[in-house]
Amino acid sequence: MKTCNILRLAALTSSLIFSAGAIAADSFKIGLILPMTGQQASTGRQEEAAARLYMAQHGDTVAGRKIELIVKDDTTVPDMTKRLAQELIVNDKVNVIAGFGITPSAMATAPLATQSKTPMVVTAAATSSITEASPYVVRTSFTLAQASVSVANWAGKNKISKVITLVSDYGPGKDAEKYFSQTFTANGGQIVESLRVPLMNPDFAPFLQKVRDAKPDALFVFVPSGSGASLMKQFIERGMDKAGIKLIATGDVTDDDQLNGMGDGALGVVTGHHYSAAHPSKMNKDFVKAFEKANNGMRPNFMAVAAYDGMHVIYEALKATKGEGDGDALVTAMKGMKFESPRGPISIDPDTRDIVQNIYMRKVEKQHGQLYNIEFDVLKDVKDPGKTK
Ligand code: VNL
Repeated sequence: MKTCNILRLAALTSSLIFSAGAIAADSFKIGLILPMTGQQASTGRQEEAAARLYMAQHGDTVAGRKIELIVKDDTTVPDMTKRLAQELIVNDKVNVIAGFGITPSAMATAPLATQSKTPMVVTAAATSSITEASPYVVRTSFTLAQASVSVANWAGKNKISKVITLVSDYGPGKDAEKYFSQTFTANGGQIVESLRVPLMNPDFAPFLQKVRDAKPDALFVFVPSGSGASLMKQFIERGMDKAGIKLIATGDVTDDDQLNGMGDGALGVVTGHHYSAAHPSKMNKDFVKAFEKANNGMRPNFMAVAAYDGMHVIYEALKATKGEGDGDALVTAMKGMKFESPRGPISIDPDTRDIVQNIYMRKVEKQHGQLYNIEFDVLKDVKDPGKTK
């Protein structure tokens, strides 16, 4: 009798353990680490909204697994990103980590992805070298080299011969400066001066004064998403445009999140980038409409589209591996993936795990009373020019 009870208990316990295991195996966890507060908070706001929209549109069950999105705020502090990633991997046992608002956050976390064999989908940070920091990194955002080379080529063909560059003094800024300058000078242009401003709380005034005094044909700028409006304000206040200095930039500066608030002084600014909310495809029109509807009229920017596509890459990899969720298998499934995004056709380069996409030349114009980046030229299927191999 006693033995029988013990056996019964053992059977019951093992079935409990088994079902707890089954529940855990059922859910597929995505740890999305973003700057929800701090200087780059708009990136977190845009990306979380886009990830949630993707799930609302595509359901939260994929290949039999329930998708669980865990959003964490790294407050734009790289040490915090790393700590949160560690907790998500060790305690929450997430299957994928994603997000990474700024390059130092992605760089601090990449070794953890390698050690734990966890796919790390980079949906924001854009320094070329990030994909080389871990074989588990897959990127759906862009690189500054992609954007800057296109602006340099355009400038060379549009009567701009003397340029000063002004970039945020960290990874993506250095890439923007390097790839713009390299291409522009190869086309016969001249870089008069290369200025770098601090990433955190930059005061552009003294730098812009310098530019005004030097009077180049154009000022080429990169500042990260969220910082463009203050740069533009000071550029206009100083009457730089009236002094005949043209502003050219990567699309981070005329970010759709802030563009409409920049005022008519932004009209005519030419940028190169991979996404505009005004991209005229049917898929993008539907995306913008659904995003605005779900978020009190907030216009999606290039960060939103990268998070939306990042979710797509994760969903499709999970489907391709039939819900298995093993880190190596997921990364293998992501390599070479090809699909239509609201930004246009994109793919994941199977060799570098970086995004291949169209880069558009755009000009700020008014449409229906609002400022937009209107595309006027396209370079198709651009691979990252910044890869060392
Ligand atoms: C980075 C690059 C961040 C481009 C950005 O916005 C951006 C980065 C937050 O790699 O840190 O627009």
